[in-house]
Amino acid sequence: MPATRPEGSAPASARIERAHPLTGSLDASGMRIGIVVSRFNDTVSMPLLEGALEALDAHGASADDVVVAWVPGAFEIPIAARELAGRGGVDAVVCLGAVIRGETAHFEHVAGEAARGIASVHATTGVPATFGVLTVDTLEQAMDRAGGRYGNKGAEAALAAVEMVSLLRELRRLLEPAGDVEDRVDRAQAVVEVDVPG
Ligand code: INI
Repeated sequence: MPATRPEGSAPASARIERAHPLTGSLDASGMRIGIVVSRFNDTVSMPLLEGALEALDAHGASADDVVVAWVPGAFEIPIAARELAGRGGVDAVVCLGAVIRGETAHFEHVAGEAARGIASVHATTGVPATFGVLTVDTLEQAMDRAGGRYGNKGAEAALAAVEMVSLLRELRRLLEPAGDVEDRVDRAQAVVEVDVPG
């Protein structure tokens, strides 16, 4: 059975439903989540962290299964995220920070390296690493996205991590070789059309 559609999804057409789309759920119970958060601009990263922790708690994660690592700035997020993801101790890493253009001539470098580095974490480890690093022009724009009028991007990044862990589990379950041929075909046919020789 495909996992249920996450809350907040737009209604799907009958055609989309017939395609048996696979989606992750937002049930975080039993998940081990690493959070890497940047101290630079901590008036922003603190509410992002608060939002992420609150969202994980609300979706069933245990506080004992959440580890928070502080780094000096967004530039340092990827190496800590890589360490957490690469050791196999967490199911996903949530990356939080704020890069504000007005404050630095090297905005592009810091923001660009943070984004590239975080993307390379999941590419190289297979562990989802989500991007809750704000890249904005002003502190006001940052606060608007750290619990202000545009929501809390820390919470969004945390829930994106939960959804990706759940989806990857679904995909791995579907693709794992265990079980007899009929089992595997049943599982595969729940999602895609397959040609079965013989
Ligand atoms: N780090 C941030 O997280 N946000 C910023 O806006 C920022 N600015 O403005 O420079 C910033 N710089 C620090 C950088 O991330 C590194 O910590 C530093 O360069 C040391 O490597």
